[in-house]
Amino acid sequence: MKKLFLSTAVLAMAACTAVQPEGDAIVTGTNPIITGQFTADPTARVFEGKIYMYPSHDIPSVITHHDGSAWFSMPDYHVFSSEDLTSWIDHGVILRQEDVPWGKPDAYAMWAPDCVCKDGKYYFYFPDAPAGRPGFGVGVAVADRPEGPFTPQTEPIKGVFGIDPCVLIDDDGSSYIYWSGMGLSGCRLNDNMVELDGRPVRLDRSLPEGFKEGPFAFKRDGKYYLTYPWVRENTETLAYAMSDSPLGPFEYKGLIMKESPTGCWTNHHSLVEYKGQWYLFYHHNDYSPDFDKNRSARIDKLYFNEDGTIREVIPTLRGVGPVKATSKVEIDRYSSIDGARIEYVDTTDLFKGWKTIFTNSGDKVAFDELDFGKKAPKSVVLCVKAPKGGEMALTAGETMTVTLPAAEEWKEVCMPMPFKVKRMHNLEMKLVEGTDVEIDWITFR
Ligand code: FUB
Repeated sequence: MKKLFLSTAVLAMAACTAVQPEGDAIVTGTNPIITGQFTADPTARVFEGKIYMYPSHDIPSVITHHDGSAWFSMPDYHVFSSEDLTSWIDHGVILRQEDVPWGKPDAYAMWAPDCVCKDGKYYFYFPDAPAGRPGFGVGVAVADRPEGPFTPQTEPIKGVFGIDPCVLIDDDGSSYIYWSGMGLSGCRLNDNMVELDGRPVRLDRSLPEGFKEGPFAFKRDGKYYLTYPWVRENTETLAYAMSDSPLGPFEYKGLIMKESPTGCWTNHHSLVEYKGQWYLFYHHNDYSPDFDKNRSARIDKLYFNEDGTIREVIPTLRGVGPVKATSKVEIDRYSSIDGARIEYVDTTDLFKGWKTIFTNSGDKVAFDELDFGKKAPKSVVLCVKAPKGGEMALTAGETMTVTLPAAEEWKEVCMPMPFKVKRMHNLEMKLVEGTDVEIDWITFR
């Protein structure tokens, strides 16, 4: 083990900044994937070789439910794109409630959307509260590019009363829309993509009771999958059913994801194959532990069995994106943890993220798949607060021990690397001496 005593720069630092301006890349690679704003109900689609994510946009509640409680407040939609699932571009607002000709402009009811591409046009399907009548309608906005500008149709789709539209385009070009509202319905879409072609069919009748909302349908290897939030006990799980036909009957197959352990009542998801790997996009209230109507999108890998059934996805904090050792590595998004605990860095601004607290010697975390690239970094920098000082072992290929100076405030501690490390490694950080050492992030330069 190489031992290195700190001799180089120790800088006092302000709390880290996580909020990103529109148009700039938001770089995480971990869960949740977008910081600085809430992103619920993430629908992921592959357009032009990139992942586009169309989430709904929660804001702190400005409206109340009929029982007087704070309620979903969702005024508009953003779209995000990524090539590597780590770095996300926020293309900004693509549709506002005030811009929907048939919508109530102050309903804050722009719930879960979807977007598909047909014959070079992008069709964005969204729920909204219609002006002058109760309930929800589903509208369509059309664009020439996945990021818009989108122009909403003057009327909602006739015959669709409900929320959470999802559209499946079959191999022969025929399209089907699915939505939730008094059960789960599906219907063929007209070739113009904005009208129903026929009568809606109730699809939940062949499923066990407990369907709630948020259907997402797709086709794989000739089989049709209908996936949906399903309440079996307390909160929404994600479940799925399969069929040989786009409009069923669907046969229930099992769970994709269990209830959230922290009690976020909703979950809402999409499944997408990108560069040969399937992913589950879903949401959780990571940045809003006390109000589960402010949610954040997450991604985890998803696998199919030989017979086409889906393996359960266990939610992770590490997520799926490649993380460069030269970025600020948030080890609180760990792959495994033993003894250490995670807390928010700043309880007055939760978008600043989390820190890892090593209370006792022996506490450790591992962060898998850290890419050190082709050129070995010369130094390591830790953002650390260690009121009583401490000693920490860092392992990435080899192990080194670093001594942390006693300091009551956050410090950026920089020291030279005692060995060369290149390419992909799992990083382990273990407190070997001391107590109450807090780490915000670590990076290699
Ligand atoms: O985001 C509002 C609603 O919560 C969605 O439409 C549902 O699917 C649930 O996630």
